[in-house]
Amino acid sequence: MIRLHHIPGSRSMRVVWLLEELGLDYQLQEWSLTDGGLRRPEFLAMSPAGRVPALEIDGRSIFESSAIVQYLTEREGRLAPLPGQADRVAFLEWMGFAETQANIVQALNIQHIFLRPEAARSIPLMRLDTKRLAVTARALNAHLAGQDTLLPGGFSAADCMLGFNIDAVFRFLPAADYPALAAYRERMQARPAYARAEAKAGGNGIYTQDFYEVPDA
Ligand SMILES: N[C@@H](CCC(=O)N[C@@H](CS)C(=O)NCC(=O)O)C(=O)O
Repeated sequence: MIRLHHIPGSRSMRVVWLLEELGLDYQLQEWSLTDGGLRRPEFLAMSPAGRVPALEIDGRSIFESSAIVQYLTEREGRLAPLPGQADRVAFLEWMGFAETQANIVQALNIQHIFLRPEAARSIPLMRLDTKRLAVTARALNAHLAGQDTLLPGGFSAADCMLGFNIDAVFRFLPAADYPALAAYRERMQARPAYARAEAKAGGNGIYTQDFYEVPDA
């Protein structure tokens, strides 16, 4: 049995989506971001930084979403170019890019949503990270202007890694400024496996607003 340790709306949604794309059976074990459970020894034994996702599979557990995604694609022989194949380097690059972008989103989530009291927030940091996020969005918008998926050869697991980010990206950047990226989000969200993942494991993770402006100083 495959068991995914998961928090709705978090990076573990990448893995739920991929499991659905691959048509694998799995169980979900849900955790909370705020009740301290991720710091319990039994969770840290699976994921030493105390983060989701962690995946129990084939008699072991795996942490880090990119490692999980690569393991699953190699196990199933689908949705990722193999070493030596065309697009392999691009696949690895976009897998890494997805995590670079997710880290900026995470910093903005902390500033806009989690830090309390509000006086603890840093408007200069919010501005800086919004600009850094815009660099990633501009790059993706240019890349996706000429193709439907990250890799020219079609949908891959790199889209699961990155496509999940885009909803969060548009909480901080106006979708209208990035039309090719907005159209990519629509295409990804229209995939049946994405809809199944949302229905089984989604839910509004953390956002209570459609859009978060950087407040005036
Ligand atoms: N690079 C890791 C990052 C995982 C990560 O930061 N997960 C967040 C949720 S999106 C988490 O578990 N945060 C809990 C915490 O920071 O305490 C991955 O891709 O798996």
